Amino acid sequence: MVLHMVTLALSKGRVLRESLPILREAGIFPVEDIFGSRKLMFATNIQHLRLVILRGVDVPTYVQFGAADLGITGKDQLLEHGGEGYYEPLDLKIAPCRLMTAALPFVEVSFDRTVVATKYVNVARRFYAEMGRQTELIKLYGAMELAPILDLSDEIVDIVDTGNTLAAHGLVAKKLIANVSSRLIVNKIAMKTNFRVVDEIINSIRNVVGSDYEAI
Ligand code: PRT
Ligand code: MG
Repeated sequence: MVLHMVTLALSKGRVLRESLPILREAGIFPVEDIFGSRKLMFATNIQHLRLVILRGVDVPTYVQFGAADLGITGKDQLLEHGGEGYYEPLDLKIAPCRLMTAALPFVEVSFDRTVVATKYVNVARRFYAEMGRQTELIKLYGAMELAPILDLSDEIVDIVDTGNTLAAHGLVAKKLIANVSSRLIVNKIAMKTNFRVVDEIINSIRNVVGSDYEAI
């Protein structure tokens, strides 16, 4: 029987480095060295499974529209994307960190509008709204730590791991928005139309990372 080709989208960077050993233990590996190549698409040892390497922020979009059947990316990216079009069956527990608000110390919480700079504008909008705080959001694509120092914003929403990056810029973490780790996501339609293959991939990864979630 010829099986339909399944595409698994991986996020480049630390999530990729931490995903590959899990996939290998699950019996899935690229047939060439990803890091020694400029290619973004790789065949695997499984004939009907290929890998594509994307920016983490793009993984939910590819999976939402079915361009990739499965994906691995940070929960931060899923929260920002909104979660439409896919299931999230597994927590891989890799690349752990926290989404937090941060600011310069000794700055009073403003009772009128707080200016917040972040690449996570949707996450920030929801979080401050839930706290009943008025915000003006400024979208950035990196170097959020500079924004309060250069008076672009009062606060930032960013990823914190050790806290060293904040400390190096004289900033302090304030509120925890979410604990983050990388998740396996699956296109909802692929889960139905290609159940046998997709379910087998989910199960082989679940056997490596353990299950937090009910089977879907
Ligand atoms: O362009 P983009 O950043 O999306 O991709 P990238 O290729 O640079 O990926 P990479 O390696 O940054 O990985 C991004 C994903 O890893 C995020 O979506 C998170 O799910 C996860 N992750 C885990 C982190 C961190 N830890 C982390 N420490 N992503 C980013 N950081 C950065 C953070 O932005 C901040 O600048 O590290 C700094 C904070 O770290 P500490 O240890 O100084 O607090
Ligand atoms: Mg990065």
